[in-house]
Amino acid sequence: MATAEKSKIEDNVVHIDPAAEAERELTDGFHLVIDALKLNGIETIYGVPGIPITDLGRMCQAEGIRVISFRHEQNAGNAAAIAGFLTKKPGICLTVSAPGFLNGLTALANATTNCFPMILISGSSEREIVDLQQGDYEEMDQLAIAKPLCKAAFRVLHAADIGIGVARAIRAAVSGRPGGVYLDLPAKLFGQVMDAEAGAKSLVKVIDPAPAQIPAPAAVDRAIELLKGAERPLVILGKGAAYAQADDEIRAFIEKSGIPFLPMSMAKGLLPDTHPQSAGAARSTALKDADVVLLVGARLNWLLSHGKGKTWGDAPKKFIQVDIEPKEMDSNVEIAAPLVGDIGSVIAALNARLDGSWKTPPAQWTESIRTKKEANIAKMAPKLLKNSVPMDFHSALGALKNVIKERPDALLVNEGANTLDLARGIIDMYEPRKRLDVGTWGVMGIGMGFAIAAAVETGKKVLAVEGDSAFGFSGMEVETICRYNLPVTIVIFNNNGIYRGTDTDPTGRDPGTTVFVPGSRYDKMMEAFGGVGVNVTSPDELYRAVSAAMDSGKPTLINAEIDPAAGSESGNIGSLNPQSVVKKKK
Ligand code: ADP
Ligand code: TZD
Ligand code: MG
Repeated sequence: MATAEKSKIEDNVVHIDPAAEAERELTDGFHLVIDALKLNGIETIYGVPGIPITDLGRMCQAEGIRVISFRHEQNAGNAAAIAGFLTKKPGICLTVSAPGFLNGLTALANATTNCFPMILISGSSEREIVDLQQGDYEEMDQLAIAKPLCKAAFRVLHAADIGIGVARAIRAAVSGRPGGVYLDLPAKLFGQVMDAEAGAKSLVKVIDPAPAQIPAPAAVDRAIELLKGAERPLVILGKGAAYAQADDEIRAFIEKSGIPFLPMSMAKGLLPDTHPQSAGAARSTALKDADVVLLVGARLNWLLSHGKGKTWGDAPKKFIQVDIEPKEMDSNVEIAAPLVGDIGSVIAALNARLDGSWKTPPAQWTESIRTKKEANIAKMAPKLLKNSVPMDFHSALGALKNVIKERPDALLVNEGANTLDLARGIIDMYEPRKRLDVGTWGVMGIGMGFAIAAAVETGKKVLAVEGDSAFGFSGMEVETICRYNLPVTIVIFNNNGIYRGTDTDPTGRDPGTTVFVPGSRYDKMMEAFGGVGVNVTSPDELYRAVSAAMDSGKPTLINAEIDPAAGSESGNIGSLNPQSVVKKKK
């Protein structure tokens, strides 16, 4: 581009004499954004191209940042969010303005709800036009809309502020309780030209983005006293504990203390589900009977029945809670010993106190959990071994349980209702951060985004176990999986519908509201893009097909035919689904 043209692009930044300019090196908004991201160790961007960020994506790729282009921004956003969970660095999602931004926003809100660090970067229209509502191409006041749905939102108007803008976004995403951040970059910013040296100086490398937060010694004493007085202690590990990557400290604490532990869904594998102290298969007994409960990176939200009610039984309970967010304490019930700090530092402080005076919990308690656990596992075993046609959820999951047992380093992505609830209970996990699922909102649609990022970020094999409805929310990304040739195996639990495939329209006019085309062949979708498609009807066939796909690493979709009558309404949270008891007179 000619020098004179360059100075025309943005005259509020540099006014230099054209002759002198020919001698100088210049940079622009595009390059500054890329340099700022690279300086802060961002290696991958997930997004969908278009005005005004098409060239930004191309240039990122040319500069060595990996750019994964999706078919829909929500899936790119979900990929960025789970990349953040897996790496403790903010996952980046890049979108166009208005509709692209809104598509990405659901994922940003979901990331914030789940405490995953993520930055949604969207191109936008010029302030002058947006603020006067003059109807620009894809015009929208994106910053205002993003604000209530994320942890922080920033806009950069001048090229010289890009360094600070990116730094603020990164620090906001990962420090304290992690979450989603929105970064608004108006189209004009990218073309702004400035002196390259000044530009380089304006960049900021974020030092110690998530500083350790050491718990107060008095808070540690209080917690240790409570644990020492406990007769039936229990540790609950949540996805915050998985995120913290304090795996060795956590394992040492559990094993030295001898306290039984219960993992929340995405904390499974932090210690193996087959660990002798796991109370996973005796969940109800453990929750009902425990007297002191230590929560580590797990909130007392709906997933733990808000810490009260019949799930928690009649035995009086005291809670100790480890969380980086002080406001989380007492959110649902009284927290007798709040431990505010980062999980690594807090668990290290607790470990330092497990000295000679520490006594492991009474054998009566640990034995009662072990007995219950063994009974439940024995009861479940025959259901998992049935080689039935049609398959039900248990027999199909029995096959997948073995697949993961043989490949403990594979990542498992899981969504659906019955497909989710039953897989969570049946498939044992062996390593930290290998199970990725619907999280705090129980949101459908994370499947393909999570699977793609899991493969990209870890380089490991990925198995996505998907309800047929759940898969539909992000199914078009099978093309993305094939395009990037990712080692993702998708298994669709195809029961012809949401929960079950048996609903009918009482008037006889239309299909029932929860059913899909019977006998759909999702495997054909994969073949359309050059991937491998397989249809299976028995657990043995399923086991063989999944094992072969995982070994080959080729993009594969296995359509597993499940009995349409096998599932239950809303899986195991049917009680949350209001149902009318009023019979209307005809
Ligand atoms: P789960 O759904 O598995 O029960 P939640 O998402 O409800 O887990 O809880 C995760 C909690 O972990 C959040 O309250 C969050 O503030 C906390 N958290 C996340 N990272 C850390 C960390 N490094 N140190 C301490 N707490 C953390
Ligand atoms: N939309 C979004 C974004 N999230 C949701 N959770 C829902 C709708 C409601 N919903 C569930 O909670 S589970 C589910 C829906 C639509 C799908 C269940 O059907 P499935 O699983 O085929 O995925 P099963 O195995 O048939 O139960
Ligand atoms: Mg289904």
